[in-house]
Amino acid sequence: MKKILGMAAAGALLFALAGCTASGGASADGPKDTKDLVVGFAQVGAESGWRTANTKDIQSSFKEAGITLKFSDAQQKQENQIKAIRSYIQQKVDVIAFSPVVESGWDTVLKEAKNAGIPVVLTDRAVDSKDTSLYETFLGSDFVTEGKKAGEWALNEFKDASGTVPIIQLEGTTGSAPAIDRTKGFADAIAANPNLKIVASQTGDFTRSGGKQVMEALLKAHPDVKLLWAQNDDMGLGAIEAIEAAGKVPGKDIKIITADATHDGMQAAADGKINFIVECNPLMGKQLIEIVKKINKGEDVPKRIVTDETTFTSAQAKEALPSRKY
Ligand code: GZL
Repeated sequence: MKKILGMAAAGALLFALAGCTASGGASADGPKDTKDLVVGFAQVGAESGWRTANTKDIQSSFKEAGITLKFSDAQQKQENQIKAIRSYIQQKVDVIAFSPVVESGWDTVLKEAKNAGIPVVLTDRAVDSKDTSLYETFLGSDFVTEGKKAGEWALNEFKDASGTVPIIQLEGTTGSAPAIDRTKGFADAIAANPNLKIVASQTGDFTRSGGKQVMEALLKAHPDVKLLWAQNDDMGLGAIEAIEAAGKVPGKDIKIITADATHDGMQAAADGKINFIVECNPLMGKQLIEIVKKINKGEDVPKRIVTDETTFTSAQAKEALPSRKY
């Protein structure tokens, strides 16, 4: 591996000395024309309504901007994302962008991209690499804040509870930044009221089927549950099917909080089945293109760009639904 990296570094050095970079960033001849830029995007998969909206927005934004986008779907497998990134390095794209399915295990491939002189942009999810020179920026939500917003709604909703409020938490993909951080933010917020107790917390892998299967089992173990915190709409919608099959009324017998605010989640909230939604904005295409253009011109890009997002009660969801883009 050392030999390959050494050769790659030497190659990149020679290429740079020749007055142009392997690709990406400003070359000695100055920036490329936008129409000549090529970006490689390694997407997580198509596991949720949020992901579908994220993919559609990125693809349509690049089409509109006239910038070539090479796109891959990793089906939620890290090894597939790493393969895709290596393929983009071989193709000498100008910029690589990806949403890391999990936080860990990226340093090697990100060093390969760096040695090849190809800038990397993180979208949606972060990596736990200590070496922040391995990527130009991380464009995405603050998931700890999202979890905190969910916890603060729960604190208010159950502020007058006289006894224990049993909570079930459906976690996102194990090891992913949104699962880790939404779990932290929610736990930190509800710590203010000892009555609020997470009696079960299990991953539903951000999918509807995962949410349904896990909730079916947890409902049997915790029939007295009063609150469900599902870390995305899809798991919440799957859980609603399990709650209704168990003869309970979602949004009434069991209060429900989800994250994302995709169309189906907002519809369930408007129907009173979900009580509170923390928005997680998937529409990153235009911001990603601005970042690519800045990199091409050799301009500085902030290391962290946080996406704008809000929250919705059932009434607010009903009002907002007609004008939603996803
Ligand atoms: C959050 C994103 C998560 C969504 C899920 O930014 O990574 O992944 O909350 C999606 O719906 O699957």
